[in-house]
Amino acid sequence: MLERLQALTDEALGLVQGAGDSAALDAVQTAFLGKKGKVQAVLRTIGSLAPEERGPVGKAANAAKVEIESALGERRQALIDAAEGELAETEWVDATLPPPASTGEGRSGGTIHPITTLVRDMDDIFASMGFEALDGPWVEDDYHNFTALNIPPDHPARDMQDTYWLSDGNCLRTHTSPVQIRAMENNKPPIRAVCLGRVFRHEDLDATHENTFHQVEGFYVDRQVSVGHMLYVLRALLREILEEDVEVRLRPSYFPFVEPGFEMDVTFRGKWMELLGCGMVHPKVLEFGGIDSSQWSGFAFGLGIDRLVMLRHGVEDLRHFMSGDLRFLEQFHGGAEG
Ligand code: FA5
Repeated sequence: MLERLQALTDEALGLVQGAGDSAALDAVQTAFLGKKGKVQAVLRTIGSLAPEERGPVGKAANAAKVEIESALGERRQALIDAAEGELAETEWVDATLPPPASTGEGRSGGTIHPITTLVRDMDDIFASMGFEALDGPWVEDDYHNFTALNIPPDHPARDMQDTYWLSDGNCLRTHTSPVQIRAMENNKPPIRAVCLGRVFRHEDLDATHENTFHQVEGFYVDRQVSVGHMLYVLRALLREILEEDVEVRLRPSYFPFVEPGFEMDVTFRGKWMELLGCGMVHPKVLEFGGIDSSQWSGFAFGLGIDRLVMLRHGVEDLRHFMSGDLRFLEQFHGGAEG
């Protein structure tokens, strides 16, 4: 029986050494050490042996189990080590290499959106002219977006700026003009302020109309401000942004919050395109802002930033700007960040 056990052990060790994966090792384990395995079968016969043989055979069977178990454990570890070594060989990474973008391969580091670039440029230009940059909420109340701008409820001018209303009575602001009111609430004249930001309208969309677009509001209140001051600031702004004198047209227009009011058009692709509304701040608006209109006057303008970006880069349709289409955005590498 002892020889039988030795033969079993040798057979098991041979199979362990030849096993190429853990499944093969599991098979050896079951065949030799499992409940119905070969070593167990020997142990089951002990009862039929002569009493003096039982001890040595039991011991030898246990020793065989330990030897096979330990060979199985070693072989399992060797297989794991070999697999890891192979991975290290095939999947190594050289962490000292520069990232793909800087070698000119792979993905680029991204570009700055042309609207952001223009907003940043305008921020600098207005700062150099002494205008303070103000911010205002996208969700506005009726008072700031309409009423305090001399557009009372039921005024027909509300129809020109249809927007998205919230159930609490607030709306998405239709223009940056509410910031005029906020500027007056928080500052005493003289005031020189700009607000560059996103606005929203319920619009029929086309190449020059989006439902989400951007405006810059300019607001200047001082003593004896004139239309001449306003035109000077607007011309200086356009010259700086477009780096050339563009052909503009100023025509009388109506906005309830200015008097007189104008619209400025620019030529784009052989046609006139409206770029901004402007005018002298209406005395009622100054009074809404707590400013004595007999002492102070001002000008205000609201310029469509998206349309200015169209002009700057010759973009034929401003709906590209909010589309998130990388093929469009990747053309603006001038403003690349990474
Ligand atoms: C206004 O929004 C006034 N708040 C402007 C203003 C301010 C007038 C201060 C007087 C004094 P208007 O609706 O015309 O006006 O819009 C101003 C500019 O925003 C337009 O000239 C145009 O350049 C741009 N704009 C208007 N609607 C859209 C639109 N749907 N998509 C893209 N740009 C637009």
